[in-house]
Amino acid sequence: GGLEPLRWQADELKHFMLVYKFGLAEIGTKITILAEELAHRGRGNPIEHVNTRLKTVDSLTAKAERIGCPQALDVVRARIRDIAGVRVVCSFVSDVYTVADMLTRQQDVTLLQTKDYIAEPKSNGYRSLHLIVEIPVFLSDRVVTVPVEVQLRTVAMDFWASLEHKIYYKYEEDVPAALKDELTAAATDAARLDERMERLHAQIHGPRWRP
Ligand code: 0O2
Repeated sequence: GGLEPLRWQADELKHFMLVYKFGLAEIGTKITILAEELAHRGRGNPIEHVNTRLKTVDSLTAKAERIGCPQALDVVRARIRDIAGVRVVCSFVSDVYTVADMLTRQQDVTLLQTKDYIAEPKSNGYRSLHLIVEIPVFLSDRVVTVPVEVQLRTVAMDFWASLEHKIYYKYEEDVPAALKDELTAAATDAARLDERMERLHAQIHGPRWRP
């Protein structure tokens, strides 16, 4: 087990994780502000709900092992950028891009990476927009920049992803082929529903937000 040192440096590890908690709070607040302000503007709230999660030390250790990342915290910091995660669930696909835009255009937010699994769904049908953003966190004696993974998706994509996740765990990653095919077909159905809802919404209200 090459990763034991991660567990040994308990104090260092605590401080390491704390910084991600702060980064998560910063981005979480930004999303909450956007959600409340957009709701206040009165054309419907594009953000249905927001979840934040911090990777547990166990899942961080497991991931480091899986990707063959050396155990030094400095290397983990540089290589694993989804320790802090925010999931933003939106009503419509267009809202996903609008909210992503509103967040990444903020002065103190730096966009490090975009993975658009909506434009290019994964082969299993998974759809979501993944961003890695960086945010400064002001500590007592210095400023650190913290990466945060932001996943944006529609309600339909979220419904699909949570079921897929449960099935994946239930079968311990060994999902029967027929079930896999069903899931992929369901993802296509969900995407069609998103398209129809978007069209309906645009017919009634016109395009929603103009950045
Ligand atoms: P958790 O518990 O949600 O954090 P990596 O994260 O480095 O292993 P990569 O390519 O850098 O891989 O990350 P990617 O593809 O941007 O996204 C990883 C995260 O997206 C996952 O986190 C899931 O939350 C979500 N995700 C990606 N693909 C799927 C999928 O096929 N089904 C579902 N349900 N979710 C997916 P974790 O770390 O797996 O878990």
